[in-house]
Amino acid sequence: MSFLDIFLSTDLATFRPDDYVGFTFFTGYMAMFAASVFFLFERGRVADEWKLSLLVSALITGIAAVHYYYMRDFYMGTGETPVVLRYIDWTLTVPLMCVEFYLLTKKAGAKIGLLYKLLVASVAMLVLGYIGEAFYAGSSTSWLYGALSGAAYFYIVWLVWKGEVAELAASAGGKVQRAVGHLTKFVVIGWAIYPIGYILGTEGGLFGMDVAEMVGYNGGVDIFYNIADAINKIGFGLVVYALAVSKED
Ligand SMILES: *C/C=C(C)/C=C/C=C(C)/C=C/C1=C(C)CCCC1(C)C
Repeated sequence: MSFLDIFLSTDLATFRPDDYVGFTFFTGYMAMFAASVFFLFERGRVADEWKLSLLVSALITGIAAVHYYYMRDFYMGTGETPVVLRYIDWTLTVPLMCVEFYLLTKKAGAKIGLLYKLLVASVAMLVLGYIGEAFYAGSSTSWLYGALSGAAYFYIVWLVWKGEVAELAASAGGKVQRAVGHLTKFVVIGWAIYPIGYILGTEGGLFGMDVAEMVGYNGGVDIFYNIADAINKIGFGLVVYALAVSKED
């Protein structure tokens, strides 16, 4: 196999100007890659107490970059949505986002039990979503798994917005509280894009709004997921970065 064969295996030769899904796979990949380089280099510049948080930020975007590399190829080669790769990525990166909450609130006394709660809820959310998407896409059973996954999501929202995470952030006060507040907005607004994509992007859609039809391919869901991933993963990292370089209390 020559270099050219490998290069062309991504089917770049058929990359069309109206392929919006492909567009977001490529920009998503590059954005995650660049963000990882940025967080890794900047890590050396921040105070010691924030170095671990910045490393976790770099891991989140770095793990995503590698998966986007493969998801992009999978999509370009098959024209299908890369469900398996997508969920492998999320299974690694979403728990790491929970770790970010834990690291920030640890300064106000967060116990390891809080981390477990966040981890169990996020894994439940993803496993249930995976079952719905991988085995029941297009069938009414996908609603059941989507709803159960949504319940786990709401539990996470509650923990960070009103529950233990919010209470610890309030007792930490100052810039830590503000940073946790920003991360909470990502969870409440940014993460909500995923269930919306799950509902609208799959065959049949909801209320007759079939995004799959609109983008002309059976994986309209990837438009939502790719945009949401870039916002949430890079956004989380930038909030942590802003906290780490802040001169305020
Ligand atoms: C970096 C990746 C992130 C932050 C992924 C987050 C994913 C979700 C919040 C997914 C949630 C889902 C539901 C709440 C219901 C339908 C199924 C999912 C898995 C799409």
